[in-house]
Amino acid sequence: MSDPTIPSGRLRKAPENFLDRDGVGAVWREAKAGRRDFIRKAFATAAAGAAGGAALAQSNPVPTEGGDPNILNLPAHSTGLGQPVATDGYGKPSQYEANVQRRQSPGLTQTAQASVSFAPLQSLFGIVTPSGLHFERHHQGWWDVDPSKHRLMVNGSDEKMVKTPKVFTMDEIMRLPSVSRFHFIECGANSGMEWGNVAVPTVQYTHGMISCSEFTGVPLKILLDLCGVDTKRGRYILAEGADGSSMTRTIPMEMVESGQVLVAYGQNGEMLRPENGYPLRLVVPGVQGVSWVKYLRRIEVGDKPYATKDEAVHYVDLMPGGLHRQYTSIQECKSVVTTPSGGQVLLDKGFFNISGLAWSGRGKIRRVDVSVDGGRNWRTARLETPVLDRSLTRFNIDWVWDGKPALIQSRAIDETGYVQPTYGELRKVRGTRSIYHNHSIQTWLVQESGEVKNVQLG
Ligand SMILES: Nc1nc2c(c(=O)[nH]1)N[C@H]1C(S)=C(S)[C@@H](COP(=O)(O)O)O[C@H]1N2
Ligand SMILES: [Mo]
Repeated sequence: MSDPTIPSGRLRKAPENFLDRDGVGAVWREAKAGRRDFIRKAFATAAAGAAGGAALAQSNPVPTEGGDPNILNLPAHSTGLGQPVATDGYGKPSQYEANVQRRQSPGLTQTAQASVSFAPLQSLFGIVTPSGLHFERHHQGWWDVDPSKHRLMVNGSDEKMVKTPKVFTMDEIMRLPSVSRFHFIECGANSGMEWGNVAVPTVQYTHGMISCSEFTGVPLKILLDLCGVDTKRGRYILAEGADGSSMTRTIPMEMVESGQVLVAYGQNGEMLRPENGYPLRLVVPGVQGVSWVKYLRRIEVGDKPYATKDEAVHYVDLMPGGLHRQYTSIQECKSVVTTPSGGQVLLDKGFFNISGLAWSGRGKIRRVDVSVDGGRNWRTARLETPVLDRSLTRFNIDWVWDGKPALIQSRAIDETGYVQPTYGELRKVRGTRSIYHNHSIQTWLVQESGEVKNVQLG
């Protein structure tokens, strides 16, 4: 085996249609090098008493071996001079976090321009996705568009729809009243590989086409008001991107009128990243990612849905009877346990914090239940604040593992009272041949060895 950090037997144990040995290898390396291993060492050291302390001498003050217990052997970082202020002016993560990366699923797509890279949910805390780890989905590659040359045009499908069509520069947009809001963006194809059977090993690949940021921008309503839009006739807008994918999506005018749809330039306190649509993208809270048009260059106001290629042919749901369902754009209530999750390894029996994420395209999360026996018994998890509208919500719950196989699941309930379905429930209505909009309950099997595996329960 080429990678010595993947223990032999690991690949033999993996599901038959195992796509991604790289992903498991990386998560395994993370487990070995990361926090959990550090905790194990710390426990072992504490148990062994002062003598064992030598193992930690590199990072903690301990008595010198056999010497005067009052003289401490301090690590270099406690005695020497540290690094000067960074010269490159933009901070980077610690070298010890190098395994925390976006990853492509090998074999999923043929070109890296029409592809996706998944966010490492297993390594993230809280609800905000660091911008450098935000999932990426491009249909025709990304661009670093010059903001001084970028324009946004607002026009109507006929002359009467918009009184004064306008072309806005970035400067003109950025002087308008702005708002900042936390929202998740989830690709409609998130968890799409898992419709028929278990296909991928880790939460990065089962759920990593979701991210959550604080977005800053101008409510689209303000721009439409400035152009004098006839909102009696103009009940739809078409949003168009400036990249070669001709990404165009219809959005109902009610969403725009409510003030929730933003023309955003900010993401987590700075300008959008090029991969995420710099300098301008549409934010459509609760709606699948494809409608969050990047490199946004045009908004057209019209009186009916546009049925563009990305809504008539793609992003439709194949139903069991062979019919397709269109315009199912809201991302329904969903959740997933991110730790422990597939590819991770539990150290030993005893206490673990089960942690995960919940979200709903219809509002706030009301409750998350967690089961460790495959859905027979449920306990209610703690929701960490803030709990926000159409944002990720972090949940945590205590668990003492008895060392026996366990089936870990989470089930979210949103403020409308909607309960996240099991695979059995969802497949009864939707069949197994869809790509999009899989929001079933995820199951992780904790094996006696401590290794965690992706499995599906009905
Ligand atoms: N202009 C443009 N906008 C786009 C796309 C694209 O390829 N081009 N991809 C869409 C899809 S399918 C998704 S899921 C999201 C992904 O956004 P992200 O790359 O910022 O995560 O952008 C959407 N907006
Ligand atoms: Mo998407």
